[in-house]
Amino acid sequence: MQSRNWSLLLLSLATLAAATTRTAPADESKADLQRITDTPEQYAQRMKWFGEARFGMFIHWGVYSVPAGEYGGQTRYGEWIMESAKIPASKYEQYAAEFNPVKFNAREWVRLAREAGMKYLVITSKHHDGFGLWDSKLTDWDIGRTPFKRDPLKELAEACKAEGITFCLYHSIMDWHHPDYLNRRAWNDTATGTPDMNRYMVYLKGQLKELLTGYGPLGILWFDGEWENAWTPERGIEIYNFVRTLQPSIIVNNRVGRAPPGMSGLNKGQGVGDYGTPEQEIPPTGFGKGVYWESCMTMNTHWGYNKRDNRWKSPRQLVRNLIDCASKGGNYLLNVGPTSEGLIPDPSVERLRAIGQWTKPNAEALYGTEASPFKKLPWGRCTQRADGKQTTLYLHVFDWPADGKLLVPGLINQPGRVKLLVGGKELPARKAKEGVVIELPLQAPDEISSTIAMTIPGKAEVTEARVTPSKDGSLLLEPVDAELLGKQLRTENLNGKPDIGSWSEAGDYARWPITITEPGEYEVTAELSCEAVGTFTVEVSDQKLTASSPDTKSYRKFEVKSLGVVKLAPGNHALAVHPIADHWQPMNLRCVLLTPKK
Ligand code: FHN
Repeated sequence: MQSRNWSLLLLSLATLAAATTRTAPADESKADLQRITDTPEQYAQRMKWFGEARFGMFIHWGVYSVPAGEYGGQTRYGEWIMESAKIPASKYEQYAAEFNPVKFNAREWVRLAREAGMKYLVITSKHHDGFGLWDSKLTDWDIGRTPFKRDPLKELAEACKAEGITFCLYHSIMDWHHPDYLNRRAWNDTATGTPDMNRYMVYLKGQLKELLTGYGPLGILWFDGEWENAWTPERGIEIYNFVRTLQPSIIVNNRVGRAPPGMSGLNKGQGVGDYGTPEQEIPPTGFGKGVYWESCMTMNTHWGYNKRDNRWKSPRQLVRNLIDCASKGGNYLLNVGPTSEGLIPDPSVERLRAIGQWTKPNAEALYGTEASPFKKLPWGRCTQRADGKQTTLYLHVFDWPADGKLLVPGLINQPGRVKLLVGGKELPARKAKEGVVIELPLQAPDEISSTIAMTIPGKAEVTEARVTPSKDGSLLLEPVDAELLGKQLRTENLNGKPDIGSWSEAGDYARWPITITEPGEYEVTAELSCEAVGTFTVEVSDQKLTASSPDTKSYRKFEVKSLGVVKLAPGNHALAVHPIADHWQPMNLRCVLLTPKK
């Protein structure tokens, strides 16, 4: 399954940077290849509700819930069962006759989402198998072919309106069933004729028009399945313009565009969509104010219902994921995969109720907050809310200090009122050299995450987090501590570990403030990956090392390389890694290590 990468997110941001106002041509058939874009103010207004919502429900529901993960003696499948098991379309279509969700109750689903603290709901109108969850006039491969003669999308749209939840739709570009989708599967034995993507575009637009004109205002059109060669940036822009023309205020995710190749560099200007969509992961850091993104995740390990999948994330992990996203300025889109009877599995219901136990009393610390002013906090996360005169910092304490003293490192501001958000117990706080120290009760109020609200005058001011020596005298310089300067350089998450990447610009560089306590020589090593050898310098104090990256053949394959030795005096320094422009090749940097030479 296609994994998401950070250039996807950056592509949509690169496009948004070129914010000018254009309108789609009157005749959609002559859609020019310029994407409809907004002025920065229009974009901010359109994204406002999304940036405040922080938490949504994802629903993967379709005929794949009938086999519930099982086929041909295998039990590992989910919504990809048709593709993964290469089920002939003629056989797969038979599942429609068994899809009869008589226990489906839209209001119950939406109320469950609302009580969990979710503000929007994204459901699959059509997943990759092409099956429509509404009765489309353009095909009979939809809910009309099932014994269930109702319209679940209509019922959910009405329930969302009644419960004050924003209704949104997921729609797959890739379509394993439609005869005109270019990458036709060999097992699509019901397809006839020659695939024709221009005809498929007419079909895709026709179905989107049914959805965009038949179910009221939608919050988001969540595209997916854009990665095959059937799809192009031009088609992505055409669909984006088509959708925005029908519902100008709608938000479109970045998967309407064409996924860029790998992690190296960016096919600039081809990014489409309004926000980024990291999948099954949370970025190591945020992307700055006004940059919107949403991490989508399963609650167990499948998007579509798999009756044997009991690998459920704990309520603690789910709540902390939500807080982690919010602390980096992003949203959390948490998935449920209902059964063919129309029930959300009990373990999902239990977890959603448990999440609601946290979101309800801590709502002030979540919705409408901004990202943390701290690069990292050893005991948890932070969100904040500023009104111009003062700022409230919401300290989300995962690891309650045993000694009852919580250091907020690097905070320069004088603390005002400090209290437990739930219950309001006032807490003594004092300025210290390293930041602000808060005296806590010995028992954490909430074992998942306890919120402390601290008001400070004006805006949060935080000293630069310096990297200091470990007990063995070494200094580990990681992405989260780095200042990334330039146009594209970003923290990424290759193979589940943070790294610095998208280093396509030779003018971009990484810098770490460090503090040396022991004078002497330090060996400099780095953990790097690249697909072609490039050269760069490591500059610290008044010394400059010149080094080249090892060709590891893949950005995902890292190697440790010694870069040389520097001599450092005690005190504050800055270590920077600069590309050498005329010999530069993008690389990914996981860390730099300074090890004192004995
Ligand atoms: O292939 C799909 C997958 O089935 C699921 O819908 C996820 C959800 O974001 N998106 C694609 C994989 O990236």
